[in-house]
Amino acid sequence: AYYSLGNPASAASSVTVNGKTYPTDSWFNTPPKVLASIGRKLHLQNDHPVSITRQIIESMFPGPTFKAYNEFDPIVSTTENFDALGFPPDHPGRSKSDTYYINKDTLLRTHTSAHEAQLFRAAASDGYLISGDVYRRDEIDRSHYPVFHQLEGSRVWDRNAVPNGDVVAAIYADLARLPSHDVAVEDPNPPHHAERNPLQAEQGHTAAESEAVAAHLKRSLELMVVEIFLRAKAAAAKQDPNYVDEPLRVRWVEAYFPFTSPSWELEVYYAGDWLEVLGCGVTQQKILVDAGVPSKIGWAFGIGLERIAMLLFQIPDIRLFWSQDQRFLGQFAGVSENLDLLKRFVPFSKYPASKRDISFWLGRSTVSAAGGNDRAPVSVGDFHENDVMEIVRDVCGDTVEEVKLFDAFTHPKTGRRSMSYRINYRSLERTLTAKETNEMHRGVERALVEKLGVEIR
Ligand code: FA5
Ligand code: MG
Repeated sequence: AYYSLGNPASAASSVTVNGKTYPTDSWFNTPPKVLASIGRKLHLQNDHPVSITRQIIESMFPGPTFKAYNEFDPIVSTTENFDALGFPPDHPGRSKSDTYYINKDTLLRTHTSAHEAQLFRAAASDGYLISGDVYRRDEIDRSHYPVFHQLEGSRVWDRNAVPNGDVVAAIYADLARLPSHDVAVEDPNPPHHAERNPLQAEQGHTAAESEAVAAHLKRSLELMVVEIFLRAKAAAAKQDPNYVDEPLRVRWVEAYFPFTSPSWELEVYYAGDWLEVLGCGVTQQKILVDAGVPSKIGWAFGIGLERIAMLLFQIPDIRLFWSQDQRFLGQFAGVSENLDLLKRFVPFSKYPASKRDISFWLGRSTVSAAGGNDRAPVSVGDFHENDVMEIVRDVCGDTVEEVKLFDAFTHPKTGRRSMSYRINYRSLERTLTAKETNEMHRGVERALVEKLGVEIR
């Protein structure tokens, strides 16, 4: 049972985005506010911190080895986003609660990896970078937003085109050409692990090959983070002569992606917590085989540009990237042209937050008067937290800083499930009145009842 969230266009049978018209079907679940952000292209906007971050990372992966692509269309096929990358048919990432669909076969890319296969096939260079806007139905807090930007990178070596056919030696020779760094990186796990993080033995990877690829991958990405950190530190020292830097803390953790193995995520210690900044790994050989380049082996990564920009500029809230306020944008003037002008973000003011709680029972089948259609009732099993997030965004836009589940229990007699969320209202641009906040909160309550069929407690 799916229900579109307050989107009148869902009744129509097509939607037009950037001048292109797509047929819609029962999979269509993209709200107008999300459709409206297609085309903002913050990653290409001069002097925007997302774009500046892209420039710095691109400079770490220079041509001619790496070729950069920044203009791929964010609307892609389900095949490109999932199937070509080996996502199993029942992978949760494919569900309508996680992904914005236009129709069953067309979606807003959830990651820049959607373009991997086409670039491997094109084989225009030994490496590539792709940056772009990506879309996910996701939680609401200061480091998650339904639209964000990724920068994807990949590097391959052709076993048939390296000296003496020795790809391991060729990779280590390239690694030796990379600079070193003196940051202590925590990396407690073995290079591969039979159950948790397997070597692609059946696909013909030797342990030595996989380890060489991983070593080159990890050094490349560590150098990227070190570069960001040095630039952030230089900016801080310029702005504040008494600045004392905290040492950079970085760690590798094991991860899983259908399109790499072994896989890792890189985390950076920031504002008292570990922040995940990227995912990466040794590219699944099947993707290279399917792309017609079976003799190649290599790595791939995908970085969250906002996450890196938050570290670089000390930007405290991901919503700020969408601000058109000159108090925000004005702080980065001239930086795209001259990176040495880079400064830390100086918060113009932090407006007060108001917290409101909301508690409801799941599982009451309600067809609301306002909804007035034959929408199927929402059962407990259908409840997905991302739907709550979407409703909050729909009603409140960017005035909500965080939505957090703080209590959940099942009633011992009725068996019904209760959920309690705390919503933190805070505008980035002004102080909200109590009246406004209460009205928004009542709007959220009403929408939860209408669209999810819950009963407010
Ligand atoms: C991916 O998207 C993989 N495609 C990355 C990859 C590429 C792995 C190539 C292997 C090879 P993940 O879902 O972890 O992985 O997202 C990558 C990064 O995007 C995260 O580390 C984080 O920095 C950022 N990110 C994820 N979700 C959000 C969000 N809602 N808001 C902002 N940034 C996000
Ligand atoms: Mg991740």
